[in-house]
Amino acid sequence: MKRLRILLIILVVSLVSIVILGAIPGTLSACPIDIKPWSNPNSINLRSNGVVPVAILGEAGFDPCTKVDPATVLFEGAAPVHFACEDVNSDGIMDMIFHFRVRDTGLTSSSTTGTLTWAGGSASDSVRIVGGGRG
Ligand SMILES: [Ca+2]
Ligand SMILES: [Ca+2]
Repeated sequence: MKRLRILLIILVVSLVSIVILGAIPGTLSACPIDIKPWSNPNSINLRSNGVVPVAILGEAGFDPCTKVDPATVLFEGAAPVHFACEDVNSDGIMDMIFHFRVRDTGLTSSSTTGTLTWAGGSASDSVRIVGGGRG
């Protein structure tokens, strides 16, 4: 009978910890993104027909490849044309990289940040608009 009670306590404590851990705000939204992972500043030419890469950087305990549903990802209103799992910053932790058509985004010549959103989170990085733009 005593053993059963101990088991019950352990069960309750584990359940409570799971609930508390799951409720910590920002476990998803706190993760950083990197617009144009291989360059800084993040120059974007609004007149180009090109694509802009945006990476969600993985962290210990956060694997974007399993936590982020690519079907829910938007960058300034644009849906990705391509995505891949790749360690873009060579820190040994898998990251997720998306490509967006610059023309699909709502970025304007006065934009200073770009925001990536997905089901469960969002994050921003700076952008530098070059080559004029759409106002
Ligand atoms: Ca960058
Ligand atoms: Ca990485």
